[in-house]
Amino acid sequence: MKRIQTLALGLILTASFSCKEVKKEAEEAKEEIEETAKETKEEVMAETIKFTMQPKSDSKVTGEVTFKEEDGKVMMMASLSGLTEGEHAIHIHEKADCSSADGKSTGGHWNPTAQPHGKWGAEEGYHKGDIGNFPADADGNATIEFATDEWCIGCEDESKNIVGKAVIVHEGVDDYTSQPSGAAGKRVSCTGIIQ
Ligand SMILES: [Cu+2]
Ligand SMILES: [Zn+2]
Repeated sequence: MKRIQTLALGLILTASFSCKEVKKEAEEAKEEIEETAKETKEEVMAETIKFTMQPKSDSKVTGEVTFKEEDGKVMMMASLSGLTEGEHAIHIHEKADCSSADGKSTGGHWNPTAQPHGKWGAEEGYHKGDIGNFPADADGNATIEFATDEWCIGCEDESKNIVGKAVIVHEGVDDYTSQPSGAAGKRVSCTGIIQ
């Protein structure tokens, strides 16, 4: 009799223990699903657009540029090849039109706030397209990262909206002082920013 009781108690303990286990697992699974759903939602809210840069002015400069908007900030990531070693300027120009061989169809620097040309963040003023200079290595490759809350992708505020503009890479260096565009020389690569 005593043995049966012990056995019964043992069974009850096992049963309640495994029941708890199942419940715990179910809760963990539920949490996982909720987390995945949250991540998916965040991904949808983060907008990413990607473009291929076309060579201009008889250059071989190509590459990819990605813009991602997240938490009120736009991040630009570019990887380029075919450059000469050293510093080059990169800007946002006012029109998403890379049709001309010299890239001049993109117009001047994107300047929705009517400021002088300058170094990004300068007190004397700067264009919203004045990203600046970046170095290319001995193999002619470069990666550029830039982030700002002064841009948006397709928002209502035209002083921030980069859609409909163009990315231009120059043969030379932006001196940050020459008006209206920093005397950066030929336009060697171009892409429109189209949503
Ligand atoms: Cu430019
Ligand atoms: Zn400028």
